[in-house]
Amino acid sequence: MQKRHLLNLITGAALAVCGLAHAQDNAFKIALILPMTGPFASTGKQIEAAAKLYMAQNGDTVAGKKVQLIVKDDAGTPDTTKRLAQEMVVNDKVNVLAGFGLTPLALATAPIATQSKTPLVVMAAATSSITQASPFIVRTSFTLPQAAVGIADWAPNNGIKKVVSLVSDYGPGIDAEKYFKDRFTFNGGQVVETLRVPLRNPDFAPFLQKVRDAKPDAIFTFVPSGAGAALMKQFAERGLDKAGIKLIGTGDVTDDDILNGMGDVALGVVTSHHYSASHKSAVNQKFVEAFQKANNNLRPNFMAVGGYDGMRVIYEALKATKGAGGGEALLAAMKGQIFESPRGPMFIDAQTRDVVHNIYIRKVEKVNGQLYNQEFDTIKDVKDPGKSK
Ligand code: VNL
Repeated sequence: MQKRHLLNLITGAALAVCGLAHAQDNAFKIALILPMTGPFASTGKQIEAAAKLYMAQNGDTVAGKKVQLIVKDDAGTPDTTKRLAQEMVVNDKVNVLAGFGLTPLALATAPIATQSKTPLVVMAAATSSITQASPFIVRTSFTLPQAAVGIADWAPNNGIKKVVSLVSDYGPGIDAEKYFKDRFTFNGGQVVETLRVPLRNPDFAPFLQKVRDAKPDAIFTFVPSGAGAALMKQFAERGLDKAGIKLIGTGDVTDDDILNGMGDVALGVVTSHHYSASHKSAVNQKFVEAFQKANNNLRPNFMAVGGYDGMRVIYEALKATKGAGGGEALLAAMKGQIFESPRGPMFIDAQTRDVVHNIYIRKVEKVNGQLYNQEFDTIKDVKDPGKSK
């Protein structure tokens, strides 16, 4: 009896261990590392909400695996992003790294993806060179060269010949400045001054004063998601609009997350970007409605769409590899995916692992009492111009 009892115990314990191992085998873990606090918390909030919406709509069992989303806050600090990624790769054995709210956060973590052969899905950061930092990086956000070239083509045909550019002084800003200037100049325009403002705690006032003094037709700007409201406010306070200076830029400045709170100063602002919450398609309408319903009426912005599409790319790779794929197989299954996103048609270029999508020219207008970026022109299937050189 004694012996048998012991045997039972041992068998039970072994099974429990097996069960545990099985439970682990059966889990598919996605590390979602985002700035959930600090000045870029809106990006984290938007992406987390979108990832959760995608899972709610598509279930958490995929190819026999139980998908687990592990959300971590890096507060927008690169060292923290990297440390969290390392911990989750080593301790939690995550299958995919995802999120990356800003360029420095993605660049800091790229070596972890390479060393551990873990696919890293960039859902927000948008400096062109990011995908070159690791062969395991796939991007579902956008690139600044993609966005900047559209407005550089539109402006000179619409009375804007002389521009001062004003960008955040880091990767995406420098991309925006360069690709806008090259194209605008090629189109016969003139960039008379290039100004760069610090990424952290920017005070736009002295820069806007310089713009006023230079008397350009327009200011071209890139500021990261969340910073547009402060720029717009100071633009109005300094009387630049009254002085007849227009504001153009990539769509980050009229971000859907904050656009409605900007007031009438934003009316008429023309930008180029890959996503507007008012994009006219059945897929987008469904997305916006579901997102708002699940998030207290919060309007999804381009960050949310990067997160939503990133989850789709991960889910489809898991399906294609029938739940049996390691990092390399998953990565291979992410490359070349093509589908209809809320932004419009989109695909992941297998060569560059970067996103190819339409860029829309949009103007801020009031629709049913709310401000929206209303798309009025489309440049189809834009590849990252940063990669063609
Ligand atoms: C970046 C690019 C960040 C565009 C943004 O918002 C943005 C980046 C936080 O690559 O850091 O709108």
